[in-house]
This record gives sequence, C-alpha cells and structure tokens, in this order.
Amino acid sequence: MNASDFLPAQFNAAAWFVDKNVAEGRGAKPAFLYEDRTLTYADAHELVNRTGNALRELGVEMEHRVLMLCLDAPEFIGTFWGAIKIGAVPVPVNTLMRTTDYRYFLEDSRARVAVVSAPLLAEAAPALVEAKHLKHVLIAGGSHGPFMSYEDRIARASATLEAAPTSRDDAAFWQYSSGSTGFPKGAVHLHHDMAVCCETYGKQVLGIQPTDRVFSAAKLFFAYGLGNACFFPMSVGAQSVLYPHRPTPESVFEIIARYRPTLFFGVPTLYAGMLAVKEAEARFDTASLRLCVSAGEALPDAIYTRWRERFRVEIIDGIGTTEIGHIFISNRPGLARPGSSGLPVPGYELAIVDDEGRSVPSGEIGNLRVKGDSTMAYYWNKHEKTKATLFGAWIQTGDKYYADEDGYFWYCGRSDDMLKVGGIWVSPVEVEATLVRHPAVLEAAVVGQEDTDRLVKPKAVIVLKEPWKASEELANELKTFVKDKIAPYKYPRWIEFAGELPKTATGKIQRFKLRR
Ligand code: 3UK
Repeated sequence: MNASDFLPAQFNAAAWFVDKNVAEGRGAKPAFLYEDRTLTYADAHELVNRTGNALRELGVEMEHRVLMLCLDAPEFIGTFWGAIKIGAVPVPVNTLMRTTDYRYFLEDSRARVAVVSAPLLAEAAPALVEAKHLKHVLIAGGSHGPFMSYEDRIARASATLEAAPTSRDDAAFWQYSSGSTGFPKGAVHLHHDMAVCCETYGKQVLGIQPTDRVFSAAKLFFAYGLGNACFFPMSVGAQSVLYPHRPTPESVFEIIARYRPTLFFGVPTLYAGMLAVKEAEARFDTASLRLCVSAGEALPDAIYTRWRERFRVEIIDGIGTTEIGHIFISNRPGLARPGSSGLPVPGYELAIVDDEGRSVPSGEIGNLRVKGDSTMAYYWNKHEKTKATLFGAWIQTGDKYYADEDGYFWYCGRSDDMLKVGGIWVSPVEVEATLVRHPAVLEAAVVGQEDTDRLVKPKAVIVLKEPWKASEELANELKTFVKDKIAPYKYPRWIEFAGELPKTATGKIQRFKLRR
C-alpha cells in the first residue's frame, strides 16, 4: 500500500487527524480523558489551533523543529498537532532521560522552541538554558521559573488556524531511536506515515472503531504509545485515556477499572508485573477490555496463557519499530500463536535475508526486512546509518527472524548487542562506559539475561581494580552509581565479579561468550 493511492499530494496530517473529526460532526464527542477533565474533539481542535498560533508568534516557521519534553497530558496533543498544522516538525523525546541526553537532542535537532511539562523541568533546565539554537521555552502545567507559561501563551493566541499547505511527503515529526554505538538517531517521518499505520494495523488488526476507548501504558513519546493513544483513536473519533504518571501494575489496574477502556496496550514486563498482583481479577473490574496488545519485546507464551486464563481476554503480540512507525507483524485475535510475533500486517511486505541481502530458504533464520509506506524517510544528519538501514523501499530492522510453514514470524534475537528492557532500548556500551567511571571498576561487560518471567534485563560482569574486593555492598553501590548517572531504567539488575573478560585478539569484549 502506498500513501499516493489514498492521499492527495497536498496533505496536512493535522487537518486529517484533528480537523476532520470536527468537520464530520464529532466535535462534541470526548477525545481525551485526562485526570478529571474531558477534552472533546472540539476542545482538542481549539487547543491545537491555539498552540499552532502561539508557536508561530514565537517565530516558528515551516520545517523548524519544536522539541517536546511532554508527559501524557493535553500539552502533548496541542504541541504535536499544533506544530504539524503550521508545517513545523515536532520532536517528542523520552521523558525518562538525563540532562546530557536533552543537551544532545536540542543540539542535534536545532529546535527553535521547546515545550516542556513542568515536572520534567528540573532535569531539562540546564540543557534548555545552554542550547544554542533554542529561542524560546514554554512550560506547561505548573510553575515555569524563568521560562514562559504554555497556558498563558495559548490563552492569548487565536483559536482559528488554517493548516499549512504541506505535501504528503513533507517532514511531519521526528522520533529518536537509540543504537548500540553512537548517539540516538532522529528518524524523520512524513505527513503520510501515520495515515498509513491507521489504514494497515489500525484498521486491519485492531479494527479500531469510534466506540472504542483506548488506554496505553506506553507513553506518547514512544512510537508505540503515539499510535496507541493518539493517532489510532483520532483516526476514527474514538476516546483515549491519558495518564501522566508512572504506570505501575496497581495504577494500571485502577485506570482500567475506573475508565473502562476497550483496548489496552502494554509491554511484556508490565503484563508480568500485573500477573504478579494477587487476586487482581477479583479486586479490579477488567470486563470492559475487548483486546490487549503487547509490543516492544517478545511476549513469552506463559504470560499470554496466564493472562487469558485470569482476565478472559487475549493479548496479541506484534512487532513495530520507531523507524516503521508502528506494528507491521502481528498476531490476530483468535488466531494467535503464543510466542510468535504473528503474521504480516496487510500493507507490509516481509523478507528474511542473509548478510548479503539474499533471501534465505524458508524456515531458516535471517535478517528481517520490511517494505511499507509508513517507514521513515531517513535518519537526520546520519547518512552512514541511513545507508546501513534503508535499501530502496525496504528497511532492515536489526532483528533475526524465521517464518514457519504457516507464515507465522518467530523472533530469534538482535543482530547487534542492543537490549530491550521493559520495551525500552538499553545499549550495553553506554552502561559499560558508565560503570568504568566508578573508581573500583577496571573493566565492565553488560549482557542481557532472562529473569524468572523469561524477560531480558541487563547484567554486568565486572573486573575490579586492586585492592577492591567483590562484595554485595559494592554490587549495590555500582547499581546505584549507574542509576544516578544515566536514565535509571538502564541499571544492571545483577552484578557478577570476574577475574577477566573474554576478548578477541584485538581486545574487543566478546559479549556472546558471557551470554552463554
Ligand atoms: C524489538 C520486538 C520482539 C525489535 C515499537 C510497537 O518497540 C518499538 O519500537 P522501538 O524502535 O524498538 C524496535 C525493536 O524492538 N521489538 C519490538 N516489538 C517486538 N521484538 N517481539 C516484539 N513484539 O528488536 C524491534 O526492532 O523502540 C513497538 C509499535 C511501535 C514501535 N516503535
């Protein structure tokens, strides 16, 4: 499926996802349920227009980037679509990161304006103050310190705004994706990409309807959360529950019981945590759910089976990537093969190739390649990484897969050393580099190890300097050390001490030997 088959050449994604709901008479329908407020589609439309105008008044023009460090809250919706509507390019970034990460995102994107949710200001402020290209900062939902208030600026801005005459192939938004080495790469997505995801996965797998109400534990800044809680529901005028806090198993059950969503989106680690809540099926009413979705890492079949037994609803596992925008291989309700990623999503073509790009015989493991029109155009300012990832209309995901005789796809690991931990990337190289900053550590190697739920978490193997001695205390100190220095979810859950690390003749750590 190509966007050119169903979208006009002049196309603005905000007009399609926001304005259309109002134009087609759904203005009075609830769009977002946030804390104790309800935003109707008319409210969302007004918020988007006001934000677009406010950004323009601050000098944002077509193609300028707007960095978003936003919680799942109205300012995310207003800024994301408001920027797109004026032809600018919102760049929502991970809210769990550190000041140094934000420094990089601001520098790499050259954002003119940043919109930041107030609770995230403490971590972001030093980076916001220093950023060379940044002209203005808007702070939403609380005290704004030396910066401007988002609410004040949008209150003063006009509520009417015409969509900029963008092309369906203009850049619409970026999302950063981490790799095992080097800095995160900005995946440049075009105005047509989200519409393609809706025509494919949204319609044909979720079968999302105007009567659906969704809740995504995965946040809007992830590609997974953005589809789940924003563009899929908006594509049909459905409702979405926005939760700005950390999704713990208990809080997620409470939201489900309180808001009664029909669709729920989680990651395997969260499903495992929810299954560990004793008597959850008696304490919380989950009867509203018609379907649950898992992505981010492979869903172990035991979690699929236990969830269905206890909550009487299916979890369908599917694989998506930031670069492709959303899910392109997925199980189908009633046809799931537990442990597999499922069948190709209509609209995407799949291939499994060897390292030279030749198809492997069926049933054999190889590199996954995907062809689909929601794929990013390129990585911003990363030409070599773009060439190593895109092959004409095809993209290589970095995953090893095989397809069985019935066409189901089975995940067999990564071709790099990257780990997916609770659905979020962790680079072993970054954790190792952090560990060696501790005075006791001579060398460190980080590898993935499965926990009791068969989900991968980082483990560190450490060689100590003289005269440091291995101890439980030192292990705990090292874990805390990592948590304090980089995004806390990256810390090693286990520390092992060793006399030496396995290395190649050239001195490269052989992580695969430590995995065995
Ligand atoms: C891994 C999976 C096995 C795989 C994502 C849904 O996770 C998303 O995007 P990211 O860019 O990571 C992509 C990588 O994560 N992965 C994701 N889902 C699965 N591995 N089974 C799965 N079900 O390595 C892939 O290359 O963070 C998920 C929708 C949109 C997304 N961006």
